[in-house]
Amino acid sequence: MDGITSKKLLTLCLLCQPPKVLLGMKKRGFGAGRWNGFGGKLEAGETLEEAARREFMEEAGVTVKNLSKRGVLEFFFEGNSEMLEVHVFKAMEYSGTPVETEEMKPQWFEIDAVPFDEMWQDDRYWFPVFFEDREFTGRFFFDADENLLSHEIRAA
Ligand code: 8OG
Repeated sequence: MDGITSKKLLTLCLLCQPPKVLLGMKKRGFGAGRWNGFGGKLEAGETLEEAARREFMEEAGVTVKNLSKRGVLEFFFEGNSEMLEVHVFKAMEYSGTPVETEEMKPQWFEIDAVPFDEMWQDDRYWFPVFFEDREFTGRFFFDADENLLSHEIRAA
């Protein structure tokens, strides 16, 4: 954590329709080639929840409603002075039909069959806590090649 001089705020929202969850294959940019929830950077003047809803619409063409805040994840990368603070939301209600966009290709997965081998390495640690409906905070330390070195999770 030494040498951190800036923090980027991001959102991540998982749309849950038990027994399924909607994930998207990220097609470009940071995290490309991995399945993930939907989200991104906060724009000026937006609340976290507004940003989460906007990103969901931009990336999957879906309006999500009644978001609940579930957790905060902090990410540190070796050699990078900027940390990421990702606010994780859960949505159960939505309108519209998920569509492929320039950024994401959405697909429903069984919650029991989430493809952790094709996701960020931290997800296998906090997704189970998320699906137990417990609130959580997590800290994850990656090397410069995006390999997970260590982590800490606290769950309520
Ligand atoms: O705007 P951009 O597409 O770069 O936003 C990155 C998205 O990826 C944002 O929703 C936050 C999310 N994200 C990270 N790191 C990780 C991670 O390690 N695991 C998961 N599941 N999502 C992450 O930035």
